[in-house]
This record gives sequence, C-alpha cells and structure tokens, in this order.
Amino acid sequence: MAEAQDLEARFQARIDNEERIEPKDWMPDAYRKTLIRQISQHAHSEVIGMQPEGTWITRAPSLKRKTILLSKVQDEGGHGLYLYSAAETLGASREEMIAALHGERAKYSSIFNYPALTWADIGAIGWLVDSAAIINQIPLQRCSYGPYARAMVRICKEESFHQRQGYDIMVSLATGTPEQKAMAQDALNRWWWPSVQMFGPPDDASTHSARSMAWKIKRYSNDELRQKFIDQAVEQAKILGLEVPDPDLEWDEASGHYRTGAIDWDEFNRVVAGDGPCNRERLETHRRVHEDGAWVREAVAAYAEKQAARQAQQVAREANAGEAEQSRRVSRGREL
Ligand code: FAQ
Repeated sequence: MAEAQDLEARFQARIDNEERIEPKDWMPDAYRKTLIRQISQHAHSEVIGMQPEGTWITRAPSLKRKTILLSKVQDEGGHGLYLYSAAETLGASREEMIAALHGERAKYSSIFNYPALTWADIGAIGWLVDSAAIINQIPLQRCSYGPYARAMVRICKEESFHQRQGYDIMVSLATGTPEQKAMAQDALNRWWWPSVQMFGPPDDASTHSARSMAWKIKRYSNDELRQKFIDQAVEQAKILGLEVPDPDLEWDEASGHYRTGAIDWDEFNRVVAGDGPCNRERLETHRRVHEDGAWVREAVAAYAEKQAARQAQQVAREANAGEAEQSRRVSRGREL
C-alpha cells in the first residue's frame, strides 16, 4: 500500500516536472485506462471521419479538388493508424479497440454523425471541423504520454493543410455566384453548432477533465478550447462575408471574447448516445468494411507466420552449419 502510494507520488512528480511518460515506465492503472479511452476514441474519430468526406471523392467539382480531397481522406486514415499504434503501446490490442467501437462501448466524435449534403460541406468540414481539431490537438503535442504527444506533431501539420483546403473551398464559393454563396452559407448553418459541440460537454459536466488536466493529458478545458475556436471562426466568417447562425452572438468588450447564444446540449447528448442523423449508417459502414477486409488481415498474418518460420529455419541451418564447421576444425586439429 505504502509502496503503491510512493510510486504514484513519484509518477505525479515526474508529470509536474514536465517529464514525458514512456510505455515501459510505471503508471497508475487509471492513467493507462484514460489514455487508452481517449487515444482509441480519437483514432476511431479519424477513421469514421473519412466517411462523410469520402462520399464526395467521386463528385468533386474538378480534378484538382478531387486529388486534394483524396489525399486528405487518406491522411485521416493515416492519423487513425498512428493513434491506434500509440494506444497499442499501452497494452490495448487493435482487435479489442475495434470490437469496443463495434460494440458501441467506445465513442467517436459526435461531429461525424452529420451528413455532408453538398460540395460546400466539404469546405465547411475542412474549415470548421479541422480548425476545431487543430485547436484541440495542438496542446496534445505536449501531452504527458510520449507516444501520443509525438503522434500529434505530424497529425497537426497535416490538419493545418486540411484546414486551409477547406477554407479555400469556402473562399471560392463565397466569392462565386449567388447560388454558390448560398451553398456556403447553408453549409455554415448546418456545421456551426456541431463544430462548437465537438469540444465536448461544458466544463461543469466534463467527467474526465479534472483528472486528465492534473495528469497533463489535457492542457486546457473543453470550454477554454471552445472559446478559442469561436473567437477565431467568427472573424474568419466575417472575411468570407458569411453569417454565423447565432442571433445572440455578441462581442464582449470586457473579456475580449465573442459570447454565443445557448448551446443545445440535448442535441449533443442525443448524438453521443447514438441517435444522431448518421450514427447507425456510420457504424454499419465501418462494420461492413471491416468484415470485407478480413481476408487482407488474414493474408498479412499468414505471410508474417511464413516469414517467421523461414527465418527460424534459416537460423537453425546457420547454427547447424556452424556446429559442423566447429567439429571439422576440432577433428582437423586432432589429425595435426
Ligand atoms: N463526441 O469528460 P469529457 C478530427 C464524451 S479528430 C463524442 O469532457 P474528455 C480529425 C467523452 O468521450 C476529432 N463524445 O471527456 C478529422 C466522455 O465519454 P466516455 C476527435 C464526446 O475525454 C477532421 C464524455 O463525453 N478528436 O476531427 C465528445 O476529457 C476532419 C465526457 O466528456 C479527439 O478525439 C464528442 N465531441 O474530453 C477527421 C481529440 N466530447 O469516454 C476527419 C482527443 C466528449 O467517458 C475530418 N480527445 N465526449 O465514454 C480529446 O481531446 C478529449 O477526449 C475530448 C473530450 C475533448 C474530445
């Protein structure tokens, strides 16, 4: 008991001292569990996030837009892979994490349960969703767990490109024909509030924040990051000449921040609980594609087994050859 307390105190001292925790270091069980929960949910979000954008790859308005979108969607898959690998360093297997997603025990970001109805949605996702993702993820580069923090460095660089491609689409539409501008406004109307909700429940309803902040997994609270996003996105909307769909939005001179109207937390809770516009479709697609890809995983495992067996045979052959050579030398020595 005293020994466990001592380990825990030393662990917290390392965190307070801004030291990185690495996979083989001692860590409290709850720290490990929190990280597996957050990192695997983050990975699931990246992979499920490929679905709304993926539907537009074949319908992008030009070859250039299509290649950019294709590359962005591939990046999201890559982010999922770095993140699953980071979670694996904590002892979670990929199979367990995917089973938790399919069994609805693990969540993924609420935002990906909304449909991408028009091409302008691809602009709005890049602009708003990627902005929100970056604002949340930049502090995660300084997360106390080394493999997660390092994965975030590359992810943030790529997200920044994603954000710019989204804003570029919005600029083209907002400065295009009146119909194009109306499409951009409609996309902003539908993506604004879900993007504001992406940061998670308000601080007083956030169950994990206090502990995650003490462990320096999270560096800022959900509301702090949300505010940063709002302040930035409202100014960007002004540059686009678009209107944020919030009649109560106002600039608060005293605090130097924008204040929004009431956020619909009932809608957020409904979507997180599985009852958003696309929850069922997203999970069904993931399950089906995972099932369709079973043969690839089986082939990879069979190939790895074959390689390992070949390597073992080679090692045995070399060992035998070494022994034979040794006994030849010994008997030649005796003859001389
Ligand atoms: N949706 O106590 P807290 C992206 C859950 S990546 C669904 O505040 P925490 C890239 C939360 O899990 C986007 N559930 O939790 C991209 C917890 O439930 P649990 C994803 C949510 O962990 C762009 C409960 O509510 N990013 O966009 C949500 O301290 C474009 C209580 O909440 C990350 O995952 C939500 N929005 O803070 C891809 C970043 N919010 O687990 C494609 C890493 C909260 O006990 C296209 N994650 N919940 O069952 C984090 O920073 C944190 O986990 C938070 C939540 C901030 C998301």
